Amino acid sequence: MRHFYKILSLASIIVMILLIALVGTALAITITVDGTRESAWDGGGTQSDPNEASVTNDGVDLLRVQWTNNTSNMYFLFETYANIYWGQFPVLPYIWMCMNTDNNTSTGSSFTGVCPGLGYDRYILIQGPAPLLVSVYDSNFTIIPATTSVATSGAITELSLDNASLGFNSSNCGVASTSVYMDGRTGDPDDNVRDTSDIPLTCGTPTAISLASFNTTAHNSVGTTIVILIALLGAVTGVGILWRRRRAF
Ligand SMILES: [Ca+2]
Ligand SMILES: [Ca+2]
Ligand SMILES: [Ca+2]
Repeated sequence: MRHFYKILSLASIIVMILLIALVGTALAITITVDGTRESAWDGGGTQSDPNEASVTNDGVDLLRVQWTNNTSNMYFLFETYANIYWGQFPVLPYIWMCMNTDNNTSTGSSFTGVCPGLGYDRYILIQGPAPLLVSVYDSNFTIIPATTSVATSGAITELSLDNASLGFNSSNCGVASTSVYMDGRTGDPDDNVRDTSDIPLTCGTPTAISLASFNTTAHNSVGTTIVILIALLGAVTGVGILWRRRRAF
């Protein structure tokens, strides 16, 4: 019986350590900018967009925009309904992203005809053809020497931008209302995400290693909470049993 309690307490402590390690690993996931959508994106924010019948080339019809971040970068993923079409000279599609990085509509500028909101502090332009060109501008459309990386393959384009160039730091990193606009450079209507308002995107917490998103799914949050609670329960049980055995003998 004494051995049973000892084994039970040790098992509880080992389970606790393993579960904490598991949570740590899950939160440390990072994105590789290679044009392939990895499962780490599942923990990020998502804004889906309809397959507009009027946009006849599905290669310039956005299906969704995703985002997440770590301590260094913001990451974005653009997915189209067919393999994304970045064009050939001289007809080159492009994406504009307008970001109200301080979520204050009285600072920054507007981009009439491209993004529906007000107070944008950063504009990001991705231009075809591949290899893609990325440019980051401030609210006056003056270029910022940002650190960027971009890759496209099939229907997926991945982009990273350094947090500092976006004006994000540990004290300024909340909601950043953002709109995305893809111009296929055809006679079709252009594709806005969202159509009439910004995405209430958040950059999360750049000082943490966790993936952050506006639409973090309840599943992830609840799952993580349950794992932590089980780990804590295991720890309390293990320590409790050890303490009781010590007192008993
Ligand atoms: Ca990737
Ligand atoms: Ca669309
Ligand atoms: Ca602003």
